[in-house]
Amino acid sequence: MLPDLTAQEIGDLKTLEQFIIERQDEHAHSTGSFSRLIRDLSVAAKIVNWHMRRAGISNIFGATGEINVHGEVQQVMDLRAHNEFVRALRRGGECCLIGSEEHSEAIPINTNGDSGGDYIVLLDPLDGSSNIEVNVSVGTIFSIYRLPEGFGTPTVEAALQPGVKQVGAGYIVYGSSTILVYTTGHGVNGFTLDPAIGEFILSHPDIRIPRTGKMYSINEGNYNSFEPGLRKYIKWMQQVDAEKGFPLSTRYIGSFVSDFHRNLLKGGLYMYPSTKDNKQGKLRLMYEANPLAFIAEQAGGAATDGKGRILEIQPEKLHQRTPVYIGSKDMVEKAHEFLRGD
Ligand code: AHM
Ligand code: MG
Repeated sequence: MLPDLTAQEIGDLKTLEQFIIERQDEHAHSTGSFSRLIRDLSVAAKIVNWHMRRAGISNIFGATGEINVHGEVQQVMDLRAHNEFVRALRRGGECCLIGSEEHSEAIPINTNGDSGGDYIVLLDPLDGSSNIEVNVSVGTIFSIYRLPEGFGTPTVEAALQPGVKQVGAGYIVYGSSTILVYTTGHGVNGFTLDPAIGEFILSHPDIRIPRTGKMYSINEGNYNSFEPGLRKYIKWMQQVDAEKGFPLSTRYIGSFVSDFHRNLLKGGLYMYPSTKDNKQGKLRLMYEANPLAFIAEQAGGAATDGKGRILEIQPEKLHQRTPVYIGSKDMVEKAHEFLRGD
């Protein structure tokens, strides 16, 4: 059943597809191919959303019994989401190479015998997937690059580009509603899936992240293995001073994309720093950090590895990890002050 909408609301409804077509001219020499790529990703997102909504009914909770390339337990839904995105991109024909957190090698796409489309897509098919069984929000994160000149047959080297070279990035959160947020370097827009009509509708135009926020997100269980500057920063955020708005609140879902989404809308800072045992932290540069860094910056926020801009890191391998400090600009800057020991 379609919901009752006022004439005003009907006039204002804009689908993702309409929005993409309107914005197509922002891209120089646009042929429509990038728009089709975003459409392919949104189709996969709808299918994964459908799987997610039925996850407790169809027996697809739990682990596959496999350990993925990162040494983590692979969930059935991780694999299913990976397969749906690969299938949609293969069918769409605009993508020539896929890198996925759930697959050890880059996946070349050959369309009708030629080398496929112009774009490279890197993705985390289901971020935060250990949360699925307990009905906590999870999401998909994607990052888009152009195939650089000189790569006839796309190889993994073609994908090893710094985040500043992204031509698009986005995520989908399968939460209390399903939302797709993306950027092409001209601001950030969010589209909520209307389950009645099966369309993503523009619901969050031109998202701007507040300069500062009241929430920080970090796995504080690792506190004793954080570097001293970070431990001091956490204690600073916990100071008791109601007049100045302290202490801040901790919000940590254990699903990066969901924590990021909340902080993007409300203001806040997400951190996954290096620890004593994991100098590079946990999050993956190409699948998680770069795309969300692109979105954070486009929304007026910041993203660093505790030293410099995430987007400027030259990747050496596809599954590379990096420490991450991402969110409201003033909070990232404050973290840096403490990390430097100012
Ligand atoms: P995943 O991509 O395998 O789900 O792992 C990444 C997740 C992030 O979504 C989340 O913020 C983090 O791992 C949680 O890790 P931890 O349990 O160490 O706090
Ligand atoms: Mg992830």
